[in-house]
Amino acid sequence: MNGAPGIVILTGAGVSAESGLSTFRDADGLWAKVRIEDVATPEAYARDPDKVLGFYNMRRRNAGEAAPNAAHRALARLEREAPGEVLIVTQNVDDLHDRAGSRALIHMHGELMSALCAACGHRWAWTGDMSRDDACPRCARSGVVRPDIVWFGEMPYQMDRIEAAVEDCALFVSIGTSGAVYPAAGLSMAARAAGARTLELNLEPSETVSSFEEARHGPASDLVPAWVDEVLAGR
Ligand code: BJW
Repeated sequence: MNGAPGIVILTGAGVSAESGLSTFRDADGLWAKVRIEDVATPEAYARDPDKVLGFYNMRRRNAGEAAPNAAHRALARLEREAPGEVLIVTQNVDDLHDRAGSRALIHMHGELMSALCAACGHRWAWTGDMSRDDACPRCARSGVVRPDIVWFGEMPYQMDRIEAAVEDCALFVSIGTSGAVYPAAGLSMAARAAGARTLELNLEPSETVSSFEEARHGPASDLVPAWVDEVLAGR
């Protein structure tokens, strides 16, 4: 981060759960309904693009109908009102942090509302359903337009910037993530090793709870606004 060492916040699907969007690994989560190997790998897209496009078309429609909740709003308020820098690194592909007003935001696993050309690497805003007939506006090829999503085996976005911010921050907070997916799950350990305080806010203890100095468990819409009030009150 460029200014005073600040707060880095990693968010996951749990922060959007109370907006009505499914998590992945809870009992009623997405991975209980579809297999990762069928929808969230480059190989799945090569094998059955219509199935993968259908999965993300459904997710994009659901995200478009959802609204930011109290946790998203509190994090946007923190960025506006905190004296130091606040950076949100989200694993979520929905746009609820953006719509709540967060601006210092990295979508490390991509975005539903963005398209990626598998041929030339161009990325551009996308809102409706996606089909195999769509063409890239830069290279004009069709059959190469895919959801701008980081699938298993692919490199998450902006890792250099994320790792630099984690090294430099005074406080690292993880919200609504199971700690099952790397490299995101390794960031709390890296922050702690670099001397940051670390805090987990999650419905239940995550897989990486032992890497946090402090953990609070409950719904994000309760925990996050209460924590933001504490930070802004200087407690
Ligand atoms: C609530 C709540 C409420 C519920 N309030 N809380 C070791 C090191 C490095 C890599 C690997 C490794 N071992 C294996 C790997 C490879 C792999 C990986 O991690 N596999 C694991 C299964 C082990 N990782 C990759 O392939 C990644 N790329 C990569 O590693 O590149 C090489 C590289 C190496 C080193 C450095 C840099 C790069 C890419 C991972 C891509 C993940 N993609 C997905 C799907 C696409 C997006 C989409 O379709 O939406 O991203 S998987 C899925 O999991 C999605 C999520 O972003 C991600 C994390 O899930 P999340 O957000 O934590 O959700 P859940 O459901 O797991 O948890 C929700 C939590 O919320 C729960 O705890 C609930 O209790 C809680 N909750 N309601 C508060 N109301």
